[in-house]
Amino acid sequence: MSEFFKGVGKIPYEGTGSDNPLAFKYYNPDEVIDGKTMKDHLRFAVAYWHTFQARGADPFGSGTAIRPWDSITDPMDLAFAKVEANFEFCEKLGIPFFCFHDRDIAPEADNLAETNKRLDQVVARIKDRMKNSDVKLLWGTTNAFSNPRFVHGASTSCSADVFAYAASQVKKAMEITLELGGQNYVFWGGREGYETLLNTDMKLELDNLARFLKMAVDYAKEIGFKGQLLIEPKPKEPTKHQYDFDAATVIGFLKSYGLSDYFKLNIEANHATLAQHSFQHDLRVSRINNMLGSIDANQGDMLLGWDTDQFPTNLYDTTLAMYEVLMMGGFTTGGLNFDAKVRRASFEPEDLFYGHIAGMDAFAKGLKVAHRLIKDGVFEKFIQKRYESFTQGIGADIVAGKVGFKELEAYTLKNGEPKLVSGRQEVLESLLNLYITETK
Ligand code: XUL
Ligand code: CO
Repeated sequence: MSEFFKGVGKIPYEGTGSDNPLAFKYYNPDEVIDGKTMKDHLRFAVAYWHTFQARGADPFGSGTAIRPWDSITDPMDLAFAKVEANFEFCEKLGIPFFCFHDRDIAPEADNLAETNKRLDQVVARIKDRMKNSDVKLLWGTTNAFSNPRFVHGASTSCSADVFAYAASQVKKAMEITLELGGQNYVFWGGREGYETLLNTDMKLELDNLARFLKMAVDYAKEIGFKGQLLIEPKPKEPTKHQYDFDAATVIGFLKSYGLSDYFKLNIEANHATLAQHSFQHDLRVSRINNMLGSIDANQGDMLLGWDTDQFPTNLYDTTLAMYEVLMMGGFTTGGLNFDAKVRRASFEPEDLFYGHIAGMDAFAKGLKVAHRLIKDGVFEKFIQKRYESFTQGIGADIVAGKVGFKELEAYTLKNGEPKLVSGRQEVLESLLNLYITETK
């Protein structure tokens, strides 16, 4: 077995005093927080597509990446090499999971049968490698957006043949996810949307999307896949409008088609911000609906309007994300998948390590701060007090459904002008700063 990332060993935890870029400053996997190790809280995953497939191309220039497998030319040899590279990478970083699209792990052949054979070969190799590794599959998914056949969408294509093709692809991807012990299966509707309503039967497309998801639920049951099915919202890109716009839209869609018991959400930071929400907003919407399943951990750029998929380093975001995760009682099957790529100018192999270390440290710090914020009840006590009026008197009657407009009018005529108190936003923001900087 050849070593791909020569010169990089197992990444140690050295604490905040360290200036070794190949060491963790906050991520101490065995450190126990609230009865659980950091490793079990955070459940990090490497995204195969960004780490082993992406080359740093952008619309203005080709790839810049230098990778240890660059000299391998045969597509299947390359696929096998990347299996080895994946395990080596995860093991060196101590990352317990990885995630893939079917087309990341094996290249497409001339027809579906041959493509599936290739997949089987690579899956056998992954399975073999898993025997002497602790690294597991967090989730599998299908790439039904890159191939030109999906130009009009996959399950929302105007072509029934494309719908059938996508179904065949998801069928196989679910089978291999099951075979590899994947804990979730993700649906990200890459081209499930439209460019113009002038050529779109929106009702049929949405009905078909629901039909497709129903078939997926049935097939998961049929093959005994017990993992969580997840939908990953995104408002746009590559299409102008994607049907899985944001958490609220997806939840409404699932409920209106009777599918909400079978799916949870995989919330991606940069997708939430593209939808003009904060990352925390979409996590909160998912959490209060008991549908927060997993997270694609990354961040966008405030000045760029597209999905930049940067490694997450913003401590406010990681803290508030972990706040939502802890408030829901932690991950079950989900985790923090680094759907993140190093910048085009960060083209050396070590940059892959630096990117992941930066993200892992930012989330480890976020976890610690979020835990303290919750333990001290910083926001929760404030929120409880802010809504106190609904726990007594007329408020309690509203909550209990005991009163209607007539009773409320009678109450108001007697009560007069409501007395209000400040929302104290600046005080709370300042407290958040004090907790992040550990001055409190
Ligand atoms: C694209 C994206 C995908 C999904 C999986 O924006 O996030 O990589 O996570 O298909
Ligand atoms: Co994603």
